[in-house]
Amino acid sequence: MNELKNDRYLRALMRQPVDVTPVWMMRQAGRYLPEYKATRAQAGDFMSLCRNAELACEVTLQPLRRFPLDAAILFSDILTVPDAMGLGLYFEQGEGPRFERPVTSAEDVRKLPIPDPEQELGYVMNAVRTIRRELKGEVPLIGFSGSPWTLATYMVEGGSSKVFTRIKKMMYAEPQTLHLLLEKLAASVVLYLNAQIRAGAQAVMIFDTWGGVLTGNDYREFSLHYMHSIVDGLQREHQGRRVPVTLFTKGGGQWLEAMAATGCDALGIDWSTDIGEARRRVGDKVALQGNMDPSVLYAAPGRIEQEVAAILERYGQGEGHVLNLGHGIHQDVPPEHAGAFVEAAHRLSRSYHL
Ligand code: 1CP
Repeated sequence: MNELKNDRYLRALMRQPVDVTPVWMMRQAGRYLPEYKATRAQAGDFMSLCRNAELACEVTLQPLRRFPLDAAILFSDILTVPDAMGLGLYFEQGEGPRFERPVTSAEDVRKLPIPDPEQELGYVMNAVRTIRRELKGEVPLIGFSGSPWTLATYMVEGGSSKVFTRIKKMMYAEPQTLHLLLEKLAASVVLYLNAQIRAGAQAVMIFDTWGGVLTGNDYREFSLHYMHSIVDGLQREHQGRRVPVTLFTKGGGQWLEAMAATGCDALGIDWSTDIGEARRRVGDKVALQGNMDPSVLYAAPGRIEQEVAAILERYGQGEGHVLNLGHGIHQDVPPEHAGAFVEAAHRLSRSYHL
C-alpha cells in the first residue's frame, strides 16, 4: 500500500541515485489538454472542479495517462487559502482570478482568520486522499501551496497584477501591516501543507511566483523569511518516509544560496538561470528542478530534444536533478510536444546516471 512503483522523483529530490532523470511539468494538468477542457466544462467553473474530489482526481491523472511522468501534482490552486480566509475567489470568463473582498487596510488584515485545513479546506484533503487511492502507488503525489508573499500579492491587488502597485505601497508605507498579513499566511500555509501531508502528499512544493519582483533585501524580508518559517514548521517525515520540500521563486536566480540555507530539499529554477552554474553554487546542499523555457514546447520535437540535451549536459553527471519547465506549460502547446519533452528527458538522461 505504501510502496511506490516509481520513486525516482523522491530519490532525485533527496540526491540519491536514479536510473534516469525524473520529469514532470508545472501545470501539467490544464487547458492544453482537450480532456481537461471537457472535464472542466462538466464541472462548470474552475472552483467547482477543485471542490469535486472525483473530478479533481480525474484531471490530475489525465496527463499521466498520456505521458510517462514521474510525479502527479494535486489539482487545486494556490488561491484556495485566501478564499478560505473569506476573500471570495472567483474567475471572470477569459480573465484571471479575482477576489470579491480584497485586503485593503490594517483592519482587514487583523480580521483575517487562519483557516482550519480540515474544515474550510477539507475539499482539498478529500482530493488528496482520492488521488492517492487512484494513483495506486504508480508515482508520488506532490502537494503544494503558494508562498505567503505570492498569496499576499493576489489578496492586496484583488487579482493578478503586472506592476504590484498596491502591495508595494503597503510594503513601503505600512510594512507592519504587510508583516502581519504574511505571518497569518505563513501560519495558514504550515497547517495547510501539514494537512496535505497527513492526507497523503508525498512531497510538497511552495510556489513563489512573484518573489522575483522584489529587491534582494525586500525578498529576504518579505518573501524568503516566511518560506523559511514554513520549512521549519513542516512535518518532514510521514509514515517513516521523508517528505521533500521544494521552493520555487520565479526570477530568484540571484538568491539560490539563501534559499538553499532554509533547510529545504530542492530549489525550482526558471530558464533565466544556468542550471550548471546553479549546481556549482548550491553544491550538495539541495537538488535542483528545472529549467526549460515553456515556450520551447512551441518548437518541433527535434528542437525540444536539443534543449533537453543541453539542460542535461549543463547539469552534468549524477544525482540531484528533476527535469521540468521553468514555469507552467502554456495553454496552446500541442500535447505531442509535451510528450516529446518527457520522452527525451528519459531517453537522453540514461547516460548521466551510470
Ligand atoms: O480556466 C481554467 O481552467 C483555470 C486555469 C487554472 C488551472 C489549470 C488555474 C487558475 N489554476 C489551475 C491549476 C493550478 N494552479 C495547479 C494544478 C495543476 C497542475 O499543476 O497540474 C497549480 C499547481 C497551480 C498553481 C498556481 N495558481 C500558481 C503558482 C504556479 C505558477 O504557475 O506560477 C499561481 C500563480 C496560480 C494563480 C492562478 N490560478 C489560475 C490562474 C490562471 C492563475 C495565474 C494568474 C496570474 O497569472 O496571475
